[in-house]
Amino acid sequence: MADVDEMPVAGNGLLNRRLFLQAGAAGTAALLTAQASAQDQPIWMRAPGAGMSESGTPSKYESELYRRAIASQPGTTGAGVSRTPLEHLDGIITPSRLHFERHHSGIPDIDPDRHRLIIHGLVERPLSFSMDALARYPTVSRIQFLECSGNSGGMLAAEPAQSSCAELHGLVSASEWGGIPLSALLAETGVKANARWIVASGADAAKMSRSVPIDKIMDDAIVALYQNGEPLRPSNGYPMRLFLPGWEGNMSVKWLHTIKVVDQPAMTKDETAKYSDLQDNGELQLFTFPMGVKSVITSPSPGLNLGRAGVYRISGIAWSGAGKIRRVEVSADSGNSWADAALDEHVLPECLTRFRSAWRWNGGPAVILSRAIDEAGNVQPTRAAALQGRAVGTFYHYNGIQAWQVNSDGKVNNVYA
Ligand SMILES: Nc1nc2c(c(=O)[nH]1)N[C@H]1C(S)=C(S)[C@@H](COP(=O)(O)O)O[C@H]1N2
Ligand SMILES: [Mo]
Repeated sequence: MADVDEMPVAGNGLLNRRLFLQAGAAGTAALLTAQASAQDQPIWMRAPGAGMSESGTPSKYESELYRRAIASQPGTTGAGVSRTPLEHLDGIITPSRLHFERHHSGIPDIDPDRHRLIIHGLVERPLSFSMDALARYPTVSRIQFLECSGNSGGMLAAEPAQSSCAELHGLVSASEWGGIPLSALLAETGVKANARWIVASGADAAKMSRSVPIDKIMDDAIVALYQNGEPLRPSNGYPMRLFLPGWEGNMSVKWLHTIKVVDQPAMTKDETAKYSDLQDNGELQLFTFPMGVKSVITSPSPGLNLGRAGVYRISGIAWSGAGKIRRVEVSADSGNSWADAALDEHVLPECLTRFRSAWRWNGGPAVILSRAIDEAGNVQPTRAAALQGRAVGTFYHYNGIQAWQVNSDGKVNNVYA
């Protein structure tokens, strides 16, 4: 008789999410038949292993752990993106070496001894901070996602692109960011009464500049110096970056160089010509700051094909710029019925949250989806709803539900459902 947890909770074989907490759920492990003899021991058990090294690398058997779809604008090498291989990772932290990259003019080679953070404008005392000066301030640690507002833009194509999860959604990563609350530095400079915004600029050739409301700055902005316990990597802003939890990645200015306190937004090219959303009524929507509630099933997904019919683990990530993830629902029948996924224990605000479901695949074609709901009550929209009101060709801030088609041969591909 089937255990209660093996009973379907939604259509087409979706099982109780507690299934994987129990022993023997999948029943696919091989039975131990004969006693292992010394001769059966593999080579790595019979001779000493390799020595130490100054820096670790993944196992040579893990050949998928590299950034995907690296692309730069024609004629450039550094004005482009690389994407996190989401479907080959688990948990909620992105290893620094696999954090996605987005540079508008390459990675500057910054000597930290010569780099300064300058705070000026509507302040009482304009100040220039060296790395040494910054070492004297209290720091905070935040485990949070960073997502490019262009992430998942490929989902706007008229026909579903036959791409991997990384290629479609790999412009999101999460790290432990360590740094100084920007409010502490502004307390040092003093802020004039008419201060409403700041304009942050980077020390790269693109001089990326964004205006940020002062309320956000005082609330939770940090000058990040550390990523996953080590100094930021050059690709992610060494020696310092602005980090704005939950807000579009573009505003987390890397290689942070100047902060000008102002009374109105600067209307820089990076917030007007780019990173703005043209509506189908001709209006240009500026300053879409928090990233929308979103989720994607990372496994199964294109390239991670299923074998024979049976119980599988569905796993994915969910996140929202509006706070914590409250629920993730999964469907195995094209969205006709849904059941709550289990959330891993770390459910943090503005962070990736890992979800899991158990699914008995009957070997037939199926469409699997996930739908996230955040603590503010925002529900991840369908693709149709996410497209509504957009002008043709605009691709920022897409957070529609992702559907994966599982075919009877076990192959998985992107579909619009
Ligand atoms: N100075 C500077 N800051 C920048 C950028 C840049 O090109 N120059 N790219 C922005 C964009 S568009 C994004 S999505 C994030 C990407 O951060 P990452 O490369 O650490 O993932 O940095 C932002 N900050
Ligand atoms: Mo971005």
